[in-house]
Amino acid sequence: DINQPSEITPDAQYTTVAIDYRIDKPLALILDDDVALLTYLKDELEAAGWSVVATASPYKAIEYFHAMAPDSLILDLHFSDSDGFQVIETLSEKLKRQYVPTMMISHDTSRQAKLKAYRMGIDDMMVKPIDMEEMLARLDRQLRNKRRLEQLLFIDELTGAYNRKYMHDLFNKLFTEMKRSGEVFSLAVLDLDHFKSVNDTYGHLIGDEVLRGFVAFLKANLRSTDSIIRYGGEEFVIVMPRLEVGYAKQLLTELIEGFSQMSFHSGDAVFHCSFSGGVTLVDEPTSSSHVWIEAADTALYQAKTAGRRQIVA
Ligand code: GH3
Ligand code: MG
Ligand code: MG
Ligand code: MG
Repeated sequence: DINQPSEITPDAQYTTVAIDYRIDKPLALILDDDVALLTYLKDELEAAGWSVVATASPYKAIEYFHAMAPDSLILDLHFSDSDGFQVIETLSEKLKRQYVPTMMISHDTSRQAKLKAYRMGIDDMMVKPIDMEEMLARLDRQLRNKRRLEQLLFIDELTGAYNRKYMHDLFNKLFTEMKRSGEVFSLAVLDLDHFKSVNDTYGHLIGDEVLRGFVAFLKANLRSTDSIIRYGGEEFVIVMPRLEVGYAKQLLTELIEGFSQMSFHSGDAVFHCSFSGGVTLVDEPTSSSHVWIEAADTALYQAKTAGRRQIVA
């Protein structure tokens, strides 16, 4: 009976088909007790550029959902001892705070099931057998909408860097990945040198131009998997997955050279800027990013007191 919610309990008989979790691809979490279909969906989505976590266990799916912040949740309606609605109900608090498009797949074409799904806030529904091309098109549409929303929520308007709100999610993802695969990352805090005097000399608007130019420069010179976060006014956190701290320091030191050659203009005046940075290796999944930011910040302070225009690890 689909109207009768009960507890979802662990069940060893169910299989998890795949955990292929990559930070640089959109992540789909698929839940279906038909393992043949599960495997088929996994293969098709992976071929279409998704990273996939696929399980036949509602209990596991809930666990993965909390740990992984997927970009899409695809779930079956009917299970032997529970149903997809219960899963959605269990996740409802989390779904209020975090936008994850949901798609229900089912043999059930009844009006009742559809109404219940849409009233619960499930975003989309597809009837089995699945038309794969249609499913991919629908998932793509959902993903575009999610990315659009993220753009509004997580991007700093002035510079186009990520904002602090984004950083929280990013660290959750990275720590999850670290627990699974042991992959470490480097974290840097960068701060523009004598930026107050740029504002004082050329005005705040020109100062803003420098901030924009700095982020554009970083975007052009860092890897696409690195994240640039505007942490404070002219302070930026850089997250560099799969990069040892020695390499991070070397790379950022080279970037100081490059950025120092960038020309900024104010009327007839031409001027240059530099930055300092502290970098640290994040090699342990902690509950928050705080301790690592502090470590990088301490290194930054050392770079500043040692004369600026340098990176300290
Ligand atoms: P240091 O080399 O020690 O970092 O010197 P500093 O002058 O850069 O010192 P500090 O980092 O404390 O200065 C931050 C300055 O950045 C002060 C503030 O007016 C300016 N600032 C912060 N946010 C913005 C912004 O959005 N636009 C502009 N134009 N300036 C900003
Ligand atoms: Mg089923
Ligand atoms: Mg500062
Ligand atoms: Mg500064």
